[in-house]
Amino acid sequence: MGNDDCLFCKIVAGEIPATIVRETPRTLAFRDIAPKAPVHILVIPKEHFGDVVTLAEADPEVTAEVMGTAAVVAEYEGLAADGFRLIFNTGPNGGQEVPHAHAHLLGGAPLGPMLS
Ligand code: DGP
Repeated sequence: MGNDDCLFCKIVAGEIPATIVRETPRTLAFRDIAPKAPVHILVIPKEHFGDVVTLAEADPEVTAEVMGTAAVVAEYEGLAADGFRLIFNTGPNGGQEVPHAHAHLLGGAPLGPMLS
């Protein structure tokens, strides 16, 4: 199920350490190593998919589980009341650097408009 060359598959396998905040049978949430907001957590499917489009086409259920895990983590991290941002960078123009589908959950401060 894992991809040998994939950083996030190695985190799933426990081969690279990460600060895990929630784990479900098919998803994992861990803190981003270079946070861009007071709370910055990555939520991934444990199975390897290159990006969110591939994930959504292959497995809509796990896609929904990634969103559900993000929502639960947002609640635990105290983001639910004031809101948060959920981003899937996709492909080179989207700024995706790690080719394993992941949602960025960002919050804890006003983030401002996305495009300005
Ligand atoms: P993206 O640019 O959308 O592919 O985001 C990849 C994110 O992954 C980026 O915000 C930094 C984070 N990241 C990269 N390497 C590691 C790592 O080894 N551990 C953790 N926790 N996060 C990482």
